[in-house]
Amino acid sequence: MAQHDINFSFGLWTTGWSGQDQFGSASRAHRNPADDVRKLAELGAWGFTFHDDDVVPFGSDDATRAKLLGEIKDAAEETGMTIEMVTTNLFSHPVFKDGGVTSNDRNVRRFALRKVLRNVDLTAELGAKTFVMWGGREGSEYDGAKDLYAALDRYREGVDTVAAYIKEKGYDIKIALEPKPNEPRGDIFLPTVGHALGFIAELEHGDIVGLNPETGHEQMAGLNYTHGLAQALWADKLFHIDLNGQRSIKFDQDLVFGHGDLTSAFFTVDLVENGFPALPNATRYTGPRHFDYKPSRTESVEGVWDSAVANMEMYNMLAAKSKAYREDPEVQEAMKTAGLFELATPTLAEGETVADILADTTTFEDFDADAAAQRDFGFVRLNQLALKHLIG
Ligand code: GLT
Ligand code: MN
Ligand code: MN
Repeated sequence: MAQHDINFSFGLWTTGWSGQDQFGSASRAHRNPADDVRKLAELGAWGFTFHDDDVVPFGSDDATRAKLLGEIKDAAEETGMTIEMVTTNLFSHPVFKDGGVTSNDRNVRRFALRKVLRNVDLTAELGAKTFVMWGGREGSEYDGAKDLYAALDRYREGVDTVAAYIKEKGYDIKIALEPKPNEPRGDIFLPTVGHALGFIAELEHGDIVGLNPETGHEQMAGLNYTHGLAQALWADKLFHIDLNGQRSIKFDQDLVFGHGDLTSAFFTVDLVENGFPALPNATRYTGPRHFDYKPSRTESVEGVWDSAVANMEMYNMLAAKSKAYREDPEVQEAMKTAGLFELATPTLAEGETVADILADTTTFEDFDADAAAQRDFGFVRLNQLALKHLIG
């Protein structure tokens, strides 16, 4: 049973990563994923997620598939762990070297679609509610290698076909697209939260398609993860999250949550746990706190489990600190001085028209811009209070 109040979940590809990278072979032996489910449960996790290929090796026959999936289901039942999300591996096998649903090769696209649709059926069978689509191979190294317009058409066709299938079957499943700017492709389509939101708006079945933003992926693009989560929430599209750590713009590090930009992690947890400060009734994230990290290649099996615990510990500590931050009267006062609550007041008064504001000379003709420019927002003081709570 979960030992934490918060619903923590892990991808089986995270703790199961054997440490093979671009430059070196595996540094840890392969373990049975069902055993990892038991261990994660023991450590206090609430649920887990996986790719089809994490549990059933690519190309397995039906009997093997049934046996291996049975072992996972048994482990879930035995431990009370929730299978909250399932996703499809459209990136490991070389058949997907130019992508799955956007490969230039039409036969590969049709195969990719079949692999995804089969996995949607599995998702429904297991009772998972979220279906992540990370298009890691959907992209290119060379701008001349693809008709970029056609690629977006095919991407839309792929996601819409899957979404239409979910609806036709009456499954209670939502699709969550996961943006990433690059790696393994030189450039990946839907590189950021913003690109993905723009893409979803062009879908026919976009109502059941949202996002699974990953901390490190936004940071690889030099972007602010918390801002990304906020905009996804604002669009009612934050369906799932991948928490981890990243230290600046470089290869995808998938560190333990909080082991990258700690201040940013604090504000991520603050948003997820406490919501928007000025708009307590605004949309909140209600899904699992899902970790997508890689136990560093330097660690043995012991380090794998230490790092899994570290993710939950970091999150719990930041949750407690962010709660104390919000409840601190000095912080509330500093927020007020900063104008935080003022931002929630509409700029035009109720019923006020453009004609009214044009006629209101206090807004322009008689407005003293120089006097208004004197205001001290006290943002630095507010941030210092946040850091005192974080470090203190
Ligand atoms: C892969 C990737 C992750 C995605 C996973 C889902 S697979 O490990 O690096 O960010 O979330 O396909
Ligand atoms: Mn991820
Ligand atoms: Mn990553």
